[in-house]
Amino acid sequence: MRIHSKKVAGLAAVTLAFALAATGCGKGSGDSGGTGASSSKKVSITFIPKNLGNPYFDISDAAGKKVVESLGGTYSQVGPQEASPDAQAQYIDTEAQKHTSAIVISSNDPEALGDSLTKARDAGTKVVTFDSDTNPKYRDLFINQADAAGIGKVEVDMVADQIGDAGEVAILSASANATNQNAWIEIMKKELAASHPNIKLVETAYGDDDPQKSADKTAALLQKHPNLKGIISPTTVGIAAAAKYLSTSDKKGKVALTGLGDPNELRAYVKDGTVTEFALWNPGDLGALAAYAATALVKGDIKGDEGDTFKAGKLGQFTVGKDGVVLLGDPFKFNKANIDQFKF
Ligand code: RAM
Repeated sequence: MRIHSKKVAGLAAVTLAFALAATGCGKGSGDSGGTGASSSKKVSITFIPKNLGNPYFDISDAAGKKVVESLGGTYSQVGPQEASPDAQAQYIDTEAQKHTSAIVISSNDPEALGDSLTKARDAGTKVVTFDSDTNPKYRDLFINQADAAGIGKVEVDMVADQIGDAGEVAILSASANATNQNAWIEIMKKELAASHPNIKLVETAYGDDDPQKSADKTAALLQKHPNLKGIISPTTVGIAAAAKYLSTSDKKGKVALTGLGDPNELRAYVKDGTVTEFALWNPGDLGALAAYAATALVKGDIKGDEGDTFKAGKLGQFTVGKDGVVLLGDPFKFNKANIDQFKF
């Protein structure tokens, strides 16, 4: 995989050039940046993360708040303690009753929130998914952090590099119905089967984006699979809990741990040798982009149709792609050499 440099948010960042990153729908082509229909309507935007207390959403939603308020809107954040769809539905219903202008949500299930989201849209609330999508028929836009094929492939590439392309691996995921993790896991399975015949996926476990449950699942994986060579955790909560557990276990340095992590949370484990390399995008940029997109929808600058363009401050101009998807860009890879440069 080719790696190239790029300036992101003031940092000289190493980014991944994915073979599959056909990101034609990323930054816009430099045209007007909207339909010009901008209204002076008071904009209220509520962010609904998968769960509260998840550091990833603390970063994304704080950046979203900054953008909403800088554009003159009102921001709030509500959400469940547990990453479950049932718990999210009641928050959507309340926002619909309050006629909130837009909901920005990371969905815990592709289908289960359909009724609530449809009711909200019928009541005039715009629905933007970010991070984890629903079925596209339930929302206006999906703000996608990075191309799913690229995210799946980079995780497999990293584990293969770290275990000499052979041996048993397991996946420690978030919740069992999470749209984003499930899409990435599907791709990982295909990628393993197609390009890594000597790596065997022995189990996929679910820690529900709960630190304690994720640590318990890590312990169980290590115990059940004594020959395990690597764990891929495509969730910031899972990988942080697994790193914490591994760092004091006799498997430290023997079982590779990679996946998607927040550099702030993993810095110490990279330095102490528990983790070699992992990846992520900037959650703050994702939240900010979602806030710009939601505001543009509410103001009527865009409708959410393919080809619509809007401006997202310092992130630049974006174009809505097929199925109402807006793509942020490529993720970064973090390791000992660059981790000190990143603080999302
Ligand atoms: C967790 C959540 C989120 C995911 C990141 C990588 O914080 O599951 O949805 O995008 O990890």
